Amino acid sequence: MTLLLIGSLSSPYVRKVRIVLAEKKLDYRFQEENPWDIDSQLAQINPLGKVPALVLDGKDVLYDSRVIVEYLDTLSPVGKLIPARGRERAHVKTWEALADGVVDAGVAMRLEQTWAGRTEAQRCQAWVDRSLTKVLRGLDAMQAQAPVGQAFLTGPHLSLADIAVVTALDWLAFRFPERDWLQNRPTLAQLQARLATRPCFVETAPR
Ligand SMILES: N[C@@H](CCC(=O)N[C@@H](CS)C(=O)NCC(=O)O)C(=O)O
Repeated sequence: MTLLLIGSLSSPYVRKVRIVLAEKKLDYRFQEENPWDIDSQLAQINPLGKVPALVLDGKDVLYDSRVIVEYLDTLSPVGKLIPARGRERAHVKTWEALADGVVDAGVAMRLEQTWAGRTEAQRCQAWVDRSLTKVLRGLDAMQAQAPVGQAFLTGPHLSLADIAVVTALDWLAFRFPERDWLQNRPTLAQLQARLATRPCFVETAPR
């Protein structure tokens, strides 16, 4: 089977998928696509016009990132990233939902502040503030739930929870470098530092 991943090099959702592909040692081709490009043909592949999208054997298309990583984890027994069933599985996927939700709120905040389709008068500070509150609450919840003294969030091995959380943290630092998101969040800072040197995290750093 051939895998073609369509995405941008700055998207945290795409990065999550790229890290999963690398951890699972799956071969794939990468097609760079900027969903904000006026000439983008992305909507012909994903009607939502979003990345990532994964094309299987040149025909079937999967989106969004949660669907894609769940599928990829079934393709190989190497480096299982999501527990097979039950509460453990729901726990890892809840971490992912929290991390993705933090990114969703961060993206909403950034678009409200910078999207070229809006005039300055159309920008809404209350929406920025509401989105920022979600990001901060999400980070507080992560810090509160992250186990102290354990190598990874859900046990002794890397899971999708760690990948989703660290891609979210790295993206916040990339897009909002003026803010110290990890001040007073030491367990998250340790997790981020632990994964910072892992090759697939280094190779996919947002740019
Ligand atoms: N829930 C989706 C979110 C994907 C998403 O919002 N991707 C952004 C790039 S970071 C995008 O393509 N935005 C273009 C748009 O919203 O039109 C996922 O996990 O794949």
